[in-house]
Amino acid sequence: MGRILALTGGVGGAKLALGLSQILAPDELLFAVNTGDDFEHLGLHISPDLDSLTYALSQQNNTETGWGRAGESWNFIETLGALGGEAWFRLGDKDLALHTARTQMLRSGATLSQASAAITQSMGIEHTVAPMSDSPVRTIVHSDQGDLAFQHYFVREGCGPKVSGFSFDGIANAELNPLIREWLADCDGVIICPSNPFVSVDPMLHLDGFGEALKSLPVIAVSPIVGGIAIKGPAAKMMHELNMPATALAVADHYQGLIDGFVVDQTDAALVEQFNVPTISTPSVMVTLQDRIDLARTCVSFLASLSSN
Ligand code: FO1
Repeated sequence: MGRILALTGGVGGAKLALGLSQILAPDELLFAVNTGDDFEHLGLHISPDLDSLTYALSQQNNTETGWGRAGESWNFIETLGALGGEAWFRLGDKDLALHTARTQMLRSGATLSQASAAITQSMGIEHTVAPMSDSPVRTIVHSDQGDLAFQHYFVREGCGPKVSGFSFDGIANAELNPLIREWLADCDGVIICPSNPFVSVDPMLHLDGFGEALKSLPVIAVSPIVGGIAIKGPAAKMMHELNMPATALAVADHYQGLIDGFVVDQTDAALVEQFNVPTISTPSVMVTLQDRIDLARTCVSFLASLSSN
């Protein structure tokens, strides 16, 4: 159906992204990736969502941990811990090499997009993995334990603190990645992957007119909430804490005014008539590569059907 923009955050979104990459060519599909989770740690620039997508697209994601790189060893982080260093953020030895390469490129003057392009190409990925911005944006979690940098909330505190809201440091001065802006000028539709609406997708929607620009295009979103629980991560817990029902309906409400269609899991098929936008139900819990490809095909044909209306 022409050229598609896929918005994705971490591990959940990356599963559908892999499916899309298997059915659409690099000139038909661009990935816009959240960088609000990025942080400086141990002197390195870590971009967890870029990494999750990079490892997923190269099929080198670690299925044991659910994040990071396959076939990992942990010598560095265990030795660092034994030395009394900060070991709460588990950097595997191979993963560490990627962060070191990226950090070196950034220090030599490359943009985050250029570093991402060099890394993905060297790993055999043909599609463009575009960070949402080359400027720093940092998600801050407002919680009953104060304001926390995202990875401190997510990994160090294990998503334990009760959240009351989010803000995105640096967003007012950050520019949308020019690669994404150029793609938008010739784009036929947008798929929001099943990523966390508050901390993975919202940083992108709040960035430099990006959310507004998407409104002129056909947009569908895939629910990350299935049968009232989040397939991955703290989305459902956050929804409870923000006093909203943890349902696919509430996710669609969150995207109201932006989306033209919504995709829910077959578990939520009974809800389909209750949405304000055309909604389909389909198997969306992706275990195998074929599951990812099947959901990708369903999303692309649903998007095409909305575009032709
Ligand atoms: N997630 C964890 O739950 N624990 C970790 O120690 C951890 C390390 C890590 C290292 C590199 C990387 O790219 C990601 C890592 N993640 C870890 C995952 C990541 O922080 C989150 O899944 C995302 O930020 C949420 O999208």
